[in-house]
Amino acid sequence: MTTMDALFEGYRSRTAALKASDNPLAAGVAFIDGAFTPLAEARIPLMDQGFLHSDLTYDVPAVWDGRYFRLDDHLDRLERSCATLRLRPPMDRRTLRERLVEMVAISGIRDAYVEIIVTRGLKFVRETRPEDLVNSIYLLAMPYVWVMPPDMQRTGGSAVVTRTVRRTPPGAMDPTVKNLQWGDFVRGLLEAQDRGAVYPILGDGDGNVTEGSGFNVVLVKDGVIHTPRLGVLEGVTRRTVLEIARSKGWTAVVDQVPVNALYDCDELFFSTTAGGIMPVTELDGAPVGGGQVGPVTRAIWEAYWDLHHDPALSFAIDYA
Ligand code: PDG
Repeated sequence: MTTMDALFEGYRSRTAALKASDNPLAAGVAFIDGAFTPLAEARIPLMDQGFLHSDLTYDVPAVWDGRYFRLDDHLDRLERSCATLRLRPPMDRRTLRERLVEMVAISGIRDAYVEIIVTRGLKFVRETRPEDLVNSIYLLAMPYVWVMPPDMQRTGGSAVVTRTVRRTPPGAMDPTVKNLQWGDFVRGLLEAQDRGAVYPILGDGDGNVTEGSGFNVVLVKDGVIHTPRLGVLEGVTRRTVLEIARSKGWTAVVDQVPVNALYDCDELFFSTTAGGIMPVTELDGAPVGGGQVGPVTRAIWEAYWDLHHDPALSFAIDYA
């Protein structure tokens, strides 16, 4: 069983080894225009429509202890996102998968945050039909990103339900397409800071919970797990949470979640590839449940990290 102590200790020792490495890619690597470069030197063309109009999609898989986790689920989602936006990555899936493995292998990074970005390319869709455009792809890998730092996971983070901003509605921006139109989340992050907390939870403007700045929201009430169905990215981590819950015989419901339910739950946590299962023990300045990381959250946290060594969901990178 993976305890917090064991997980963070292993991570700390691998990170220390990485810091001591003289590999120029150990701090991060990018793949642009057919070549690998140190991440700090990577540049995109100013005319890229991903930059000028946020006309892009992306996905983020992670590598943990030298193993890619659920890579094919992330590539499946990326393909669906590209199809919805009428993007065609200029690289077939097999090549992309090979590059992703090679990129992490040459960096030597054992715990990595990996990003695949597909943009419209150098031409605006006003002048050209999407079928006639050549899209661009960018890859990067860097040391693992913690949306919630390990030490905070021990006691739980603080969140607010935002009052100054709602989640962009699905009719404006389809949230199931992973996107970088983060205006609503950035406003939420600023409001959370102003209110003495760290994490914003955004509503849909109609009294329902959606998601937060880079994570899904999950609550536990009377042993039942609830997470919003609409207005959210269908997170790969959330899917793992649902699978864990059902494998334990717990009921997990994916449906509308009223904001009020957040104030009346036993446990609350966030889920993301960039940090895993993130307990939340303070909401709008008041304790959530008993104000401690709860037993269901803890069990899911442990099962989540255990699965990172399961060959059905992960595979080892050859760093040789
Ligand atoms: N919802 C949103 C809006 C997200 O951006 C993410 C992931 C999720 C849900 C969770 O999805 P999954 O479990 O498939 O990872 N976002 C993180 C944010 C990283 C950050 O720096 O804040 C990501 O893109 O890795």
